[in-house]
Amino acid sequence: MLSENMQDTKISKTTNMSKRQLLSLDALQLLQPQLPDWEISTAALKRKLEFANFSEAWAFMSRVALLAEQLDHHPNWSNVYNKVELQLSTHDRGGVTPLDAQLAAAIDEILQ
Ligand code: H2B
Repeated sequence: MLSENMQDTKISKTTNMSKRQLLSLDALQLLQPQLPDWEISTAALKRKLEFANFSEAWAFMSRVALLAEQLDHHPNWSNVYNKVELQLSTHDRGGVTPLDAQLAAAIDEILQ
């Protein structure tokens, strides 16, 4: 059981490594149609959201927080009452990686 778990960890670390490589400009351009609601740059994926009220904004943030923990990848964000601003980047790479694209797509799913 223990060795199975260790294997899992190894696999997910390997997968995460390739997901933590900076995306090229070409790759970022290809990403835009998949994430039409996001402003894409080499620095970050950005999206601004407005909810009906604070409760709705916070409910959304709670769902994103659980998702971020699952992925071990966390957004930079701010919240003012019903507004949430998201900036996704991979801190230890200093830019946008496939992990940010994955998080952005999962956030879009939450919003549907
Ligand atoms: N989130 C983001 N956005 N970038 C990171 O580099 C990052 C993270 N690193 N969440 C993770 C946590 C790292 O600090 C832990 C130790 O895996």
